[in-house]
Amino acid sequence: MMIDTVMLKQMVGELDEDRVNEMLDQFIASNPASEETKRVIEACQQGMEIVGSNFEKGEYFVGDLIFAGELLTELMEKLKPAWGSGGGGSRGVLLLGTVAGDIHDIGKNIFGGMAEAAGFKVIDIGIDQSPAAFVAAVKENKPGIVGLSGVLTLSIDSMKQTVDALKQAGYRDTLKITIGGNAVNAEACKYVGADGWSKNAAEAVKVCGEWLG
Ligand code: B12
Repeated sequence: MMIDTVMLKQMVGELDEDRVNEMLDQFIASNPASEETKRVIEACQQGMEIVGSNFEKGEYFVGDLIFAGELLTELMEKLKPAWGSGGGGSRGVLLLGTVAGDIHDIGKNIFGGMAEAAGFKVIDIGIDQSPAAFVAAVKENKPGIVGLSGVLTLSIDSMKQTVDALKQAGYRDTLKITIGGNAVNAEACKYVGADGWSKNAAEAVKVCGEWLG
């Protein structure tokens, strides 16, 4: 089914829970292809950008951010069955977490869910994770890829500290590191010392697949 993504983005931005749910229920009922589902997720992500800018302008408050977070989590649960099913973790281990000082996890969960659907074994260590916690988890799980998530500007420094800690522990050459979230870009990737960056979960999963062959 075609879905009006421009309208969806706007309704998410306006936090119109009823309309958004109505649109997504119809979409899911049409048994959509995973490509279409990705476009719908992108529209929801763009809607969250509207929420963020309304918050910056002082038109939305922290309560609205909280509500937006709950709304998007609910929507992603709804969409999850349409992402496709996993390949049993046969494509390798991907360790994922949100870096220290940052508690945002919606984008991380989307990336993790899509990676799982693409056949990775995903180990998610959660939010606000210290460099030491990432090092310990790498030691335990021996991932081929580590994904660092963060949406705050400050998270870029936490990402760098995490990569530095992995280097110091001697793991840097044994794995690929990718960073994602609202705050990342090419410059941040270079500063952090990661191998890749993305603000688009679906694209990032593709790259991870290429890395592990
Ligand atoms: C929802 C939300 C919250 C919720 C989060 C709920 C949750 N469970 O995550 C709550 C209410 C908790 C929250 C709190 C705060 N927030 Co907030 N929040 C948002 C908001 C509106 C949406 C974030 C989101 O979920 N986006 C949608 C997801 C899907 O997008 P995404 O994260 O980018 O993820 C995609 C990709 O980046 C990628 N991806 C994500 N992770 C990874 C990882 C890897 C490895 C890869 C490859 C890819 C990848 O895949 C995803 C899908 O494509 C943003 C606005 C925005 N523009 O992002 C502000 C925003 C991030 N928040 C902001 C702020 C300021 C705060 C608070 C400080 C507010 C306060 N005064 O308390 C606190 C900070 C708490 C903390 N220490 O972390 C600012 C950050 C400003 C800055 N430059 O640092 C923003 C940008 C709003 C704004 N414009 O001012 N927030």
